[in-house]
Amino acid sequence: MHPDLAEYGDVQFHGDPNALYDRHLVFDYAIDPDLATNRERYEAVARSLRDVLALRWLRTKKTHYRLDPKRAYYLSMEFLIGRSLANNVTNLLADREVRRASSEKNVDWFELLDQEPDAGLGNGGLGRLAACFVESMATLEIPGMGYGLRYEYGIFRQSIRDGWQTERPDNWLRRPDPWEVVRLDNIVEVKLNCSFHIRGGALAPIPGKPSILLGVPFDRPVIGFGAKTINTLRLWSATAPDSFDFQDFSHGDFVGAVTEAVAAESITRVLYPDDSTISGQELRFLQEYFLCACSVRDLVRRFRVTQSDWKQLPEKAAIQLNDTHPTLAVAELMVILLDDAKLPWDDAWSITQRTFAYTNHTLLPEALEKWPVEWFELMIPRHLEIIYEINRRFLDQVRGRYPGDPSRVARMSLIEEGSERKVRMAHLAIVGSHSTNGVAEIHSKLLRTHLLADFWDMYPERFSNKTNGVTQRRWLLVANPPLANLITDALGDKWIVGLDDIANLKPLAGDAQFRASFRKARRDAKLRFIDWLVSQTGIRVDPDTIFDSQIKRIHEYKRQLLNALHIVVLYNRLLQNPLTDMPRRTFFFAGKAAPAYRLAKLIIKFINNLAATIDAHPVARERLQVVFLPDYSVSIAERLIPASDISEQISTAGYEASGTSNMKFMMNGALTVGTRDGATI
Ligand code: 26W
Repeated sequence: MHPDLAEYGDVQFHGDPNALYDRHLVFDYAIDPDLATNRERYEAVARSLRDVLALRWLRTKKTHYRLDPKRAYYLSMEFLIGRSLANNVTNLLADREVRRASSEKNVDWFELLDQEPDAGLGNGGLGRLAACFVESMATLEIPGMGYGLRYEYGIFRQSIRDGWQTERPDNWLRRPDPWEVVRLDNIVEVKLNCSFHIRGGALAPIPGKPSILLGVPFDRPVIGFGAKTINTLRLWSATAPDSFDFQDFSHGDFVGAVTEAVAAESITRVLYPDDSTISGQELRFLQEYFLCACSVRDLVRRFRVTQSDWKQLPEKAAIQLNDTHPTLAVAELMVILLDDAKLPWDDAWSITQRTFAYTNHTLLPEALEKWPVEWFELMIPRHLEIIYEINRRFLDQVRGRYPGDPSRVARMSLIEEGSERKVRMAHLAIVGSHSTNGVAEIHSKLLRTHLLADFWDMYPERFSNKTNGVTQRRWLLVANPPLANLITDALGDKWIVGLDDIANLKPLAGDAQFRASFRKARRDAKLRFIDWLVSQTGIRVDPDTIFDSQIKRIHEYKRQLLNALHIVVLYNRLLQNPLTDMPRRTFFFAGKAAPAYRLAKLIIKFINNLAATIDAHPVARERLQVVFLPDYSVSIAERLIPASDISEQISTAGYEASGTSNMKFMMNGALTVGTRDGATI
């Protein structure tokens, strides 16, 4: 037995998960198993699996500690995880065991799966990419760790009332989350130069009164396929030090006594639902700094356990910034290297640049964050000093490189001068790192030639493209078993870890038997979706129609409106000539509009009106149907993608940085209708 196993034993160490399940079911809530609800059964299954995986999770940690490898740290304000149970069972290779156990206990496995709320800790593509990446790092056995925020409320829940989007809070933690483990031994202190209290229902700063926030880490297992490596997703929750103003309390001001704690906990209360621009929101700025301070201090602590030479940091840690949102990490590391480690500037700066890398996810100028200088002065003045010094040295280089070009200096400066001076976070990310990547060829090209042309001209070696990818475990193996089994029967299971292997299906494209099986697998996926749809919404759709899907955030550049107007053209043709020979189609739309995005909400209303108009027309409804699926989520995507025949990827060319639903539809056998944009190309 491998020496590590001896210490922790293997999963068998814990006997069969069945006994674990029975124990958890009875003892976690002290209930009679015969009276257990499906939710309690779900928690018992999840906790049993967590017990089983705990040993491997520990063993991975132990191995990484012993080998002290370079670790990849993925910092992201968003991790759109979705549900974990089905994915964890599959990656633990426990499908058969779990199926058998649930049938022995005559528990409906799919009903159990539905008990888990989606962890909706993201807006869309950027957050879902982060979730796919950390699972893929674990599958590829890369020592990696995700750092994010444990929002008490994730992306809002969407209902459709009279065709209009309405929002309500996503209280996903109402019931305890069985996957997370709180790490009270790894709490981080975050110092701010101001305090906060609640004024008029909002968080208001008290300038000049320094305060301390506590970052409490909650760890989630990230299981690689086959569970050889189990990495960790560490999500930070904010709280106040044990502050409880007893004087206030004893004088009867009970609310006043706890406002500090309530204020601190507000920091990780809710995910910002804007998926492109962020209007000046102080709380968002504070969330970003909180994520950076907790994460950088945590990984530096881990580094110092085994390393005394600071120069080794870039050899032991690679920190990837998921968009500009975690860019303050650059300043945070500099503060640590200058003020705690007392390194000379040049050493600190070199270490910082070699440690950070930055991914850009959007060409929309309004999504390039700029934060008011006065917020730095209020909360983190030392970071602002350092940013000014970074800028001074950087602009000296720019002047040296491009003499007599003051407008270029103004364009490239980290500080946007104007009535309200702001810090350009993308500039800090590029200057403070050694690598900037776009997320698809065309996007990376437009970054170099347009949005960031000045920087590319100065630092060409820093720019690259890393086209996005998605995990085929969740998006094909778990979401579409019939098709996954067909591929495995044809090729073996190499594709599950190395997706390139599905290229070997090409010769089978002409094989009548394979094609029949392929069509059968797709039909199965359609019928499964239809059953789910009618049980969830009462909406009936016809499997003998073409399922034409466009599922993504509602945005003008994604052109859901263009898609809807095409349907209007089809409708009008039918009215003019009811005998038109038109293939029968069902159009699916799904997606949330940012609550402040009026036009996007109007588009949702238009689509729902269109659906109703078609439904009401005896001729039209025979050939066309439009369905707007409410409350789009990872779980809804997992159901609709395998059932879809057409994937609509029709963004205005040059706007969709990459797209990732395009890849998910394609690997599930849908035909793509699209513009030459993003990764669709
Ligand atoms: C709060 C401000 C904010 C929030 C999110 C600004 C910008 C963003 C992201 C850019 C939005 C996003 O999700 N972008 C998408 O990222 C995906 C992963 O790289 C790409 O596939 C999509 O093309 C891109 O729109």
